[in-house]
Amino acid sequence: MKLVLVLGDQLSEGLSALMAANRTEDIVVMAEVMSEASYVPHHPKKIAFVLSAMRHFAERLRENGWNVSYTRLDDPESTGCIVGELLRRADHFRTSKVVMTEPSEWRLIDEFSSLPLQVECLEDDRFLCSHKEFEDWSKNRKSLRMEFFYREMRRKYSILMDDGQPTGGKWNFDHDNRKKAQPDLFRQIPHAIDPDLITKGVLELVENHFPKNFGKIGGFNLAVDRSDALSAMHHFMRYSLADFGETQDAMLIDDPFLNHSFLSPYLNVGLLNPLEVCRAAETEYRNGNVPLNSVEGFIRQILGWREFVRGIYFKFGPEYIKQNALQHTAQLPSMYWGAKTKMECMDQAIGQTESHAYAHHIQRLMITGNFALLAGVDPQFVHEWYLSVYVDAFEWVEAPNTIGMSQFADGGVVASKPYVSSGAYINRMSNYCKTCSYSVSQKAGDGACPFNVLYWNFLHQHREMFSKNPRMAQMYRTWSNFSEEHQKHVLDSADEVLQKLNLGEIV
Ligand code: FAD
Ligand code: DLZ
Ligand code: SF4
Repeated sequence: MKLVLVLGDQLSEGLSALMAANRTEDIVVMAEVMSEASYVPHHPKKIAFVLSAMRHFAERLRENGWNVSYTRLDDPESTGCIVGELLRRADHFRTSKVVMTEPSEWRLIDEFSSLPLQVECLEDDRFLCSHKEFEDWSKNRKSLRMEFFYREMRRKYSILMDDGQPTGGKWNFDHDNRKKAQPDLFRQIPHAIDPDLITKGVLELVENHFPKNFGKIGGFNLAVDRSDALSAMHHFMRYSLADFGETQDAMLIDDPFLNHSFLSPYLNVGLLNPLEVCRAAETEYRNGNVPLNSVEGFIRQILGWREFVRGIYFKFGPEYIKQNALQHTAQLPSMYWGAKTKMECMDQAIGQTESHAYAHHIQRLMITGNFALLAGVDPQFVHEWYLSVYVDAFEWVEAPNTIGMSQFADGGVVASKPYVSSGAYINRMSNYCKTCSYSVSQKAGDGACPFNVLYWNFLHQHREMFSKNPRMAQMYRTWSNFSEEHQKHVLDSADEVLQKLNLGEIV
C-alpha cells in the first residue's frame, strides 16, 4: 500500500500520480494547510477557490472509489504543512511508500527532496512541453523567443495546421488585433456559478482565518469542479472568443474582463487541460463560428506563452526569481494594497484586482507592471504582490511573467526590451485618461501624467543598458532631441513623483 499525494494545483483525474496508483489499495492524501495558505498573503478569493476545488475534487475521488485521507485547514491535529501531513499519514497507515506528481514550484520540490520516505516523483504530463523537450529546444539558442517555440508546438500538436503549413498562411495574426474597445452593456461576462454548500463553508472559513488579507471575498462565483469549469470554457467559446483578438489589448473603465476567458484559474489547478481548451477553440474556428485572428491569438496564449514561461521557470532554476538586473530598490507603493490613488488607470486595475482577484494581461503588464518598473520598485516586492493578489497565481507562471516579462529583472531572457510606456499608450488602448485627475497630454510639471515623466526618467536612468538596443534607439533619439531645459523639467517632475511615492503620499 502506498500514499498518493495530490496538491492543491493537481486536481486532475488523469494526474500521473493517480494513474500510477491502485484505487482499491492505495490512499490519496490531500491537505489544506496554513503553510500553503500563507506563504504570501493570498487574496481571500484565491484561497477559497483552491480549498473549495480541493474539497470538491476529494469528493469526486471518493465517489470514484478512492480512499482519501483529507486534512481540513482547521483540523486541530494538523501539522500545518504538506510535508508534515504526509509524514503523519505515513505514520498512521504504516507505510513509507509515496507516489506524487512533480510539484510545480521549486519551494515544494526542495521540501520533498529530503523526506525520510520512499518517494516516487512522476512527471507532470498535463503540460504540453516536457522539461526535456524544452531543454532540447532551448539549449543551443542565443535568445529564447516565444514565437519560435510556439511554432514548434503548433507543429507538434498539429493545431491550426493545414498540410504542414499554418492555417491562413501565417503563424500570427496580431496585426488584426490590438484595437481599442467600445463600452458595451451587452457584453457577456465570464460564466458565474453560485457557491454550493461546500463553497459556502470554505468562504466562512477563509473569512475567519484571513480577515486582513488584501481582497474582497464577497461575490465569489468561480467554478470549483470540472463540470462547472467545462461550462465556463463553453461559455467563453460561445460568447467571447469571436471578439477575443480585437479587444485583447484594450482596457475599459468598469469592464474588467472584456472578451478575456478567465480560464487561467481552472487551467492552473488542473480542472481544465490546456490541450482540450486549444482543441475546443480550434473546433469553433473549423465550424465557422469564430474568426482566425481571435482563435490563433487565444491558442498562442496557451500553447505558446503558458508552456514557454513554464519552460523558462524550470530551465533557469530556483535562482531565477531572485534576479534584479536593473538594481531597483524602491518599496511597492501603498496604492497596490488599496491606498488611494489619483491615477484612474491604477485605480481601475487595482480596484478590480481587489474585487475579483483578476486583471487581464495588458492591465498586469502595461498598467501595474509598467508603473512598478518605472517607479524602480524592487522586483521581489512586485513578484510577491502578483503571487498574492491573483486567483491564477502560481509561481511557475507568475514569476517569469513578473520577474522576466514585466520587470526585466532577468536582464532580457523573456523580453527583448522592457515593457515600459508613457501615458500615450494607455490613452490609445483605454478610456481611462478621460476621467483621470492627471493630464495625459501634459509632459511635465504639476498635473502631468506620472507615466509620462517616469517613462523618460527610466530611459535616462538606464541609458547605459538600453540606448544600444536597436528596438529602443528611436526613443533615445527623441529624448536627445528635447532641449536641456525640457529634459530637466521632466526629470525634476519625475523626482517629485518618486519622492511622493517614497513618502507614502497620494499620487
Ligand atoms: P486570456 O486572455 O483569456 O488568455 C487565455 C489563457 O492563456 C489564459 O487563461 C492563460 O492560461 C494563458 N495565458 C495568457 N497569457 C499568458 C502569459 N503571459 N503567460 C502564461 N499564460 C498565459 N498568468 C497566470 O496564469 N498566472 C499568473 O500568476 C500570472 N501572472 C502574471 C503576472 C504578470 C506581471 C503578467 C504581465 C502576466 C501574468 N500572467 C499570469 C499572464 C496573464 O496575464 C494571465 O494568464 C491572464 O491574464 C489570465 O486571464 P485570462 O484567463 O482571462 O486570459
Ligand atoms: C495555493 C494553495 C493554497 C492557498 N492552499 C493549498 C493547500 O492548503 N494545500 C495544497 O495542497 N495546496 C494549496 N495551494 C496550492 C499550492 O500552493 C501549490 O500546489 C504549490 O504552490 C505548487 O504550485
Ligand atoms: Fe493613467 Fe496617466 Fe491616463 Fe491618468 S492620464 S489614466 S495616470 S495614463
